[in-house]
Amino acid sequence: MKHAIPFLVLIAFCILASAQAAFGEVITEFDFIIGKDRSVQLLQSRTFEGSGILPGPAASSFELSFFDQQGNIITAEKLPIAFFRLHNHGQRGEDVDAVPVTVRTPFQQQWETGKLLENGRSIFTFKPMAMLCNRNRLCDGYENFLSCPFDCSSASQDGWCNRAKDRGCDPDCIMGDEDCSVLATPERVSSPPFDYLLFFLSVTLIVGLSAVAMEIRKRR
Ligand SMILES: [Ca+2]
Ligand SMILES: [Ca+2]
Repeated sequence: MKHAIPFLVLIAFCILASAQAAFGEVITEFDFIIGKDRSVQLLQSRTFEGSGILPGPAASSFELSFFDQQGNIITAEKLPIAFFRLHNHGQRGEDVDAVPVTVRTPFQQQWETGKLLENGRSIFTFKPMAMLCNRNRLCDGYENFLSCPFDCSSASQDGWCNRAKDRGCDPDCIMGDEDCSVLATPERVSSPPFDYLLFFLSVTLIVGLSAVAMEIRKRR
């Protein structure tokens, strides 16, 4: 019986890993304009399901870092920033006053602060979740169901098409959503399916492990 615990843990791990793979990776993009005078504008952001992060440059004096509530660094991406144009043959051309930069990074609910750093010195600070999930019960700003299931339903008009069969007709699906043919009301279902699946699997795992532990204790 004592071999059952590692076996159960292994099964639960495999189920959780499969569930994550089935839903894909959630990615967020941020669009910046960075001036030669180090002025920074954060233009917009979007969150979507995808895979494959665009590789940044191996070395750069600029990076975008994200920190959690305790100030621990979560991720850091080097940014390809140069204030000049490159000609077709790779030669340096004329200088420019500002450059657009798009950063793509795995979305994290625990993002508290984002910082654009040059040689380790902060030149711009922002609050990512104020844009991506402000929890005001309105699906607004740059929020969608992926970044903010608290404010956006699975069928919200939030710029992201959710084709999951969830009895919610998503108006963002211009190629159609199967649910639209069965339901007339798009805002009917609001439960985030992945969170519920993880919750169910976690509870099953805890109950299973407790039962096995009690059985072992009884037999001793
Ligand atoms: Ca909101
Ligand atoms: Ca939508």
